Amino acid sequence: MSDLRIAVLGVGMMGADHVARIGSRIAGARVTVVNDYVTEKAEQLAATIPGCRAIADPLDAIADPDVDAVVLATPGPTHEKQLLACLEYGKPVMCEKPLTTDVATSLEIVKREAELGKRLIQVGFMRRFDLEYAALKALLDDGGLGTPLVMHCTHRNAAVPPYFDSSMIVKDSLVHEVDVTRFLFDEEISSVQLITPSASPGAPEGLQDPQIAIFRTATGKHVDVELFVTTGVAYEVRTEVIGDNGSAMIGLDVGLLRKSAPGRWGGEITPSFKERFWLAYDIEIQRWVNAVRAGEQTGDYTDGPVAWDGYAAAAVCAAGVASLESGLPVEVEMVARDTIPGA
Ligand code: ISE
Repeated sequence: MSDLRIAVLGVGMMGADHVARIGSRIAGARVTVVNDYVTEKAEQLAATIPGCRAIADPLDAIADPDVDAVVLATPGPTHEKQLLACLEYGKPVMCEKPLTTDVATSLEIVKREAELGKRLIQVGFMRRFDLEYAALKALLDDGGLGTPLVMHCTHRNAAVPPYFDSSMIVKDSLVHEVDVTRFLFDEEISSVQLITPSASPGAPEGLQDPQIAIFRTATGKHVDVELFVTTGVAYEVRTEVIGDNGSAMIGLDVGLLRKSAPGRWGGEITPSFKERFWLAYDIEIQRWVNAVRAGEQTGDYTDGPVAWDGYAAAAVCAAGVASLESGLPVEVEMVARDTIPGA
């Protein structure tokens, strides 16, 4: 079978990282087209990859006959149009979060894909592929903690870009815990509350950082999340689940513990999500490539979170942003999945 020919749209930090991994560590695929709104960036990158071209218009890149599948790492506001083009041309797509930037358009994408009768869209919630999260999921599914009741999460970044505002802490950062909650507990989140403690003196003016989020799931499980994205320290993502038969924790950063003179003990923490989750991204992309290559037979070109998961995340984050304004718990408004056959 010949290599899957991939177009990577958006070659900023995440897209460029995917181009590098497909070129070096992913089997059965190669990048044939790159695109970016900064045309020279795409052209420079294409020049370093044998058999790769830069195409200036993202919709032309999707339609190109040299492209079998698409990785979308473009800014969120462009996703709706680009996803619709992927559906129109029948091209499988791995879409970095968010699916789209609002709930209504995310739902529209879910419906349009369902009408096609093929699963073409996978959403890039990479934590599901992290070995520690996968082990925690297996433990829960095996009943190893009995009935899970409570989850505590920590989500800290050393720094965020200057354009990051308080609602992005919900839509860009908390969204991962939204997906982790739905993944681990296999149920929807029914309400969200955002609590705003005193802002850190180190946070940029106007940024409400840290934030505390509280989710209640459909069956009444409690999840709390500490979000602190300007710690100046490193990338820290920890998760602890407590059940009626014990508890389990991941994300302790205990890779290599070193003892050295004079009397020092300790290890290192990854600086950002790229280093913390590199293997999860590799596994995610390899499994997606394998699923796309097998998709012709099954009509399912995904192996991981799908458009519905992107829609559910958008709905929870919209409730989260509303709660950020009121400080009160906000009910999540979602249509029932079984009202959209094939979703
Ligand atoms: C970023 O977009 C990510 O996806 C990271 O995983 C998250 O930790 C960070 O806060 C986001 O800005």
